[in-house]
Amino acid sequence: MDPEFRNAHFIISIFEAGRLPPEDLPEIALAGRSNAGKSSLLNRLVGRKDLARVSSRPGRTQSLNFFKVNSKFYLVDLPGYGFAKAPLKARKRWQKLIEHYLENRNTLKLVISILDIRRDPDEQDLSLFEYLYHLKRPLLLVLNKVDKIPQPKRAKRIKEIKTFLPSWLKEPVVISAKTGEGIENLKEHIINIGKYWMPNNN
Ligand SMILES: Nc1nc2c(ncn2[C@@H]2O[C@H](COP(=O)(O)OP(=O)(O)OP(=O)(O)O)[C@@H](O)[C@H]2O)c(=O)[nH]1
Ligand SMILES: [Mg+2]
Repeated sequence: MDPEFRNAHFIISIFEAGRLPPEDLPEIALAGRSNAGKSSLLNRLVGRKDLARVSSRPGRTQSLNFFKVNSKFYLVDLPGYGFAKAPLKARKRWQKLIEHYLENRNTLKLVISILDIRRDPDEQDLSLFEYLYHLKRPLLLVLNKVDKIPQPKRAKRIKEIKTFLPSWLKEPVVISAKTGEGIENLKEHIINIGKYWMPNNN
């Protein structure tokens, strides 16, 4: 496995903005609709099956979960949005927490936004992109679950999704957290972006 992503462990789950851990290393957050595969991607990136909790029931991740990787950076698993069944009060609480984090976190260097490749990006996905753009947060878009699209149909599907996306967004990275397809490519992208701020303590 890529040495940059070895040795990951869970640090803390955060339910309240006031309890965020110290800003001591760069952070990469995983954002996206509930069930898009944020936690699955995190596990796949660090080569651990069940470090972050995965569930077929949307709304699994309800807190900001910090994982330290290689003593170099944190991966932060965020609660998913668009989960209509969650109680309104809970949704508002997560939203406030996520907004606080995205707006104020000095050590947040990159947001990886994950879409399920089978779904058209919707209003909530697009408003997340706009929001991050206004916050000047670097954004990397990932299309997950490509294993669900037969090979001959993939290029067309990717093209379709791109028609929804704002022109300033860079080319999405296509992956499957399930099969591992595209993950090495994604890691290269992350390492490449990270060379500007990743500590050099190998
Ligand atoms: N086929 C397929 N299924 C996937 C893939 N990635 C995730 N899944 C499945 O999608 C479901 C949701 O995955 P999670 O990783 O829990 O999704 P999440 O975005 O963390 O969801 P929340 O925590 O609810 O926001 C699970 O049943 C996963 O097994 C993939 O690449 N391919
Ligand atoms: Mg999750």
